[in-house]
Amino acid sequence: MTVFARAISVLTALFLLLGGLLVAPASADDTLRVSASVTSAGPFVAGNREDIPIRFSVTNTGTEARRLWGAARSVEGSPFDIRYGTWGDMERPGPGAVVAPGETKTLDLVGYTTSWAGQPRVTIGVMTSPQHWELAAATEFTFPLVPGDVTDRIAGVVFTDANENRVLDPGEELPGISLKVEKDYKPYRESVSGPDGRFSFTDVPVGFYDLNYGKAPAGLLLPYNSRLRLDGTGTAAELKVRARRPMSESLKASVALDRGSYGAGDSARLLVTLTNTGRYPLTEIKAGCDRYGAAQHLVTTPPAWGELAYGGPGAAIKPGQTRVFRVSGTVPQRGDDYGIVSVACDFVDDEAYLDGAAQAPMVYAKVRSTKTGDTSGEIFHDKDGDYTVDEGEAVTNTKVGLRDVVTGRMAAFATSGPNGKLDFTKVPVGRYQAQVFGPWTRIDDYYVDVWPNQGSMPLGALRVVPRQG
Ligand SMILES: [Ca+2]
Ligand SMILES: [Ca+2]
Repeated sequence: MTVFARAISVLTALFLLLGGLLVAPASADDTLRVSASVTSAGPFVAGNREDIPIRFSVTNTGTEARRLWGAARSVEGSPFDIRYGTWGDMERPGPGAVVAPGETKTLDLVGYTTSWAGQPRVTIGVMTSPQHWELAAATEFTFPLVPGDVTDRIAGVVFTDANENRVLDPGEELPGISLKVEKDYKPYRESVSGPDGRFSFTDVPVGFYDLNYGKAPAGLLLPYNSRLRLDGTGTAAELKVRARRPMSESLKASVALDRGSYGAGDSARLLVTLTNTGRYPLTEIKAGCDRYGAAQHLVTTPPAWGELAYGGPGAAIKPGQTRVFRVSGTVPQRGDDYGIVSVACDFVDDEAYLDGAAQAPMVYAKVRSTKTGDTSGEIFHDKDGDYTVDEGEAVTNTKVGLRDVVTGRMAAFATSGPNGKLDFTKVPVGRYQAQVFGPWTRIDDYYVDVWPNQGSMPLGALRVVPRQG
């Protein structure tokens, strides 16, 4: 045990003792009793990334129901607050929580400190009005924080995991990788891995840091970043930073829906096909779908994904093996407003390497609907590249069609007016790509969603250039 660790153990014991002594209620309203205790021993690290779990109880020993709001305030030491939302109904402003005569209400609150300013002492309690600052009943608690002048070390080795076994083998050390430490999203210190792949930052005060990595050579992928919690015990002193090939180089993924069209709210089956085209076994493969939260996306539950469930242990695929997974889902209830159901999924073993995930090409199916919507835009030759229709840039009297991304059929046409304006009305709901007729080629590739009741995306600026040849 290091000297710091021993000092912290002593502090922990001391503060648990103090914590026990300080819970006696100091009530102004003798029909309300409160208690509070920190439910984890700590020691904690100052900074708002650290959750301080607090069990808080209020008992109404009176004969009338009371409406109550909660509050906590620093008495001394490091500034402390309760995370917004964890008070529930007792949050201010809010309705307040009604506590019946004889009732005890218990809440698991989550607190945090913002910075080190000495060992904290906190008063916590209830108010009988959300405007009143006075606590009708209160108690005090404390918890051990690692003193802010304790220092620690950020150190480790960068390696290229050539044999894809997730561990550093001799000869895999990777020199020349830039390492940047940030504190509170501001640059703190930087270094470069040495000939043996090693790096070290010494005398770093305890707290929360982000370790960011520069580019790795030859298309190798480094983790997105590493979030570090330094508490004086060397938690970040033996980091193994793994550079690896992107998963997309050894895993081919595709998804397919079982039908070409559905009704809103229908069940749908998804067939997921994964092939390991690499030399090494793949393990811990999980699906990540709908990362941008599209309303049209097939609705699935984690259990439906089985071995591939997000957050689960993941699936294994041997070199040369193809595995097929059947996933059941539901077309969104409002699918007839969208006209399509979509599936966008990626597959990766570790979210820190998401940039290299194997993407399944997005698939669509129609959702039957009789609804229509409108969209509009303008077609122009953006000669100065400023995305704005300037004098002489509008493309007039030109026909533009909307091609359904699912069926490939043209669903609507418009002809541009004198300002290049395009108006599409009563278009069946769905997802479309614009197709320009005449001597023009479009230069941006995007789609437009037509929804009913003015809910559509505007087609917007359709930039074209004169067709070559
Ligand atoms: Ca290795
Ligand atoms: Ca322009």
